[in-house]
Amino acid sequence: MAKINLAGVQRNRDLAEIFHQMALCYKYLGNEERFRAIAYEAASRTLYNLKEDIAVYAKDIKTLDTLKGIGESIGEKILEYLSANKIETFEKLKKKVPQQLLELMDISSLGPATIKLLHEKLDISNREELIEAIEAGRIATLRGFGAKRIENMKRGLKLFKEAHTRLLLEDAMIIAEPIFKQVQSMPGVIKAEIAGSLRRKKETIGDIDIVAAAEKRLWKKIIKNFISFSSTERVLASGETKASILLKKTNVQVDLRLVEESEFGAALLYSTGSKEHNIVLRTIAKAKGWKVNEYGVFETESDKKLAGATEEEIYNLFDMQFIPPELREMRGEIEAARNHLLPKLVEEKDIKADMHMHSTWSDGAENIESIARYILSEFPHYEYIVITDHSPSQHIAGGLQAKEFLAQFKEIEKINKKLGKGFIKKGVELDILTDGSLDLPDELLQQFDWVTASIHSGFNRDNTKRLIKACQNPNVHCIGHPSGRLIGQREPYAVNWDELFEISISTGTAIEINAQPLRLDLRDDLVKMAIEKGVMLTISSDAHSLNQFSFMSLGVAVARRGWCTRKNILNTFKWQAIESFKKNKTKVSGTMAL
Ligand code: DGT
Ligand code: CA
Ligand code: CA
Ligand code: ZN
Repeated sequence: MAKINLAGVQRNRDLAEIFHQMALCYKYLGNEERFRAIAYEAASRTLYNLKEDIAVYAKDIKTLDTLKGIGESIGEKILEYLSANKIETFEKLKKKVPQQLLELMDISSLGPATIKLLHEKLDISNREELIEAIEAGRIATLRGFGAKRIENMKRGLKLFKEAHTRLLLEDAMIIAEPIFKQVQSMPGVIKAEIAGSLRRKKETIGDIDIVAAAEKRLWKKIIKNFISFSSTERVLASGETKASILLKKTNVQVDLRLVEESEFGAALLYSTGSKEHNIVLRTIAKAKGWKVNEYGVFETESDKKLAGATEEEIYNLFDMQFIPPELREMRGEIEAARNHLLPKLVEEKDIKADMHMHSTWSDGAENIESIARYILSEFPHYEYIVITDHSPSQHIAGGLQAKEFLAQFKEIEKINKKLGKGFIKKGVELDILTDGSLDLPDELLQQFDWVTASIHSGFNRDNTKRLIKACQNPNVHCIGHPSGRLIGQREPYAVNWDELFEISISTGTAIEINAQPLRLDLRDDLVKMAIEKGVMLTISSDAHSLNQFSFMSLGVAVARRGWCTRKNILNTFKWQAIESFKKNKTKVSGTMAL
């Protein structure tokens, strides 16, 4: 898989955060600065998604200029930051805009005008004061603030809290990796694993847990070493066998637990959780006259140790199959493991294609040929990719007109010829309009190799009917990011999943697991429900830039948490099988001919 330069990613993200703050300042300053706000937000996004260290581009303004959303003025700010570690314009902005109000700007339901009004009329300057004012009923006394608007504010606040107390899986992985490597390489550490929700690949992560087996005589030194890592902001706790630190910048907590090599499996099992899974294991043990703790499994009466060095050994003792961490959520895994009925979970290496991505034709950062060459070199096991640019209704995202799609077909054919194989498939991410109709005519749709239809508007209502109507179109092969949620930013819209899954099966329409870190949509529990009914899924990155193709691994994690085998995932099959799947479309049948 593609390797990422972590120091570079961190630098890019620091700068992205500054540009985001600058955008918020300009947004606050009002209409005249509106375009600056948009420009800085776009630059922030580009930096956030940049694969290479920004320093690589920063040799001169011209190279920077080739980056999407970065012109001369912002380019200069980047150079300034890289040489001086600060940006003068930002320093000045900070003086003009009340900084404490900025955190309010990040709440999805609040615009600058509302914030100013709340500040002026009710002296509200931060989230706590806003929450207090809502609860005391003071907001409701203002003109224009009805029950519905206040409800929206509450929802925005709830999402904000979620987004700021828990990390997205992707961010947690990036933050954890360097710390984990540091732990692994400390003298005396025999082996180490990441545990907790991060090992279970939950969509959001509260803190990072690491378990290490180490030589006992060096434990003291290891703990001392750990709490004085250069990335440590603050030490929360430090004892003989464990320690907790807060990391600089991100304020993320990292818990380290030390054990002896013979206890490693038991400690790892305990720290991996979930808590509910652990509790059930303990209950089962009790019934057998055993006890389970961080040190091993013991006979309660004699204290004789029965297992503990590896997780395999422990599950084996319980006469269970090894339960992959992603399944340890009390969704039936204990029962299945006892009956030796656990599914063989899909793996990254099973994935043969990415079926949702955007090129420069719409809102992607790379042209089709660069995408194809990148995939061929970084994902050599992929057999095909589907370019799915936006359809006409997506103005902001540069949606293509019918004519432009025909031109894109020509380009794809040309590049395929050059590469000597039919690697690139012609696709589209079609807009499902408010009434469930589609925004391209059927004659055109028939010419695509793969059509994914998604909802990009009307998030505040039940969208079951719209989705069903899209499935019923014989030219639609897949539903994209089916719930429309953005983790910590936008709630999923209402869908009757039972009904949608039934229709998806009867019309032969696949459902996507969108692997964008903010989406992870379809959600894991719904994935399980879908495949139990027999729905065919796809996993796609929805990449808008080259570094986003690696999001596939997040999508695979969601599929694993949803109990998927490779047979549940359409893009683990060869293109020929996709063609048969398409032929099945609209034939009313419950089973797919694959
Ligand atoms: P998070 O950090 O909120 O995303 O979720 P986890 O699952 O990583 O939870 P965390 O960090 O509080 O604890 C790590 C693991 O330690 C957890 O998954 C199971 C275990 N654990 C923590 N507290 C308890 C407890 O009170 N009882 C049991 N049985 N296990 C616990
Ligand atoms: Ca944790
Ligand atoms: Ca923890
Ligand atoms: Zn989309």
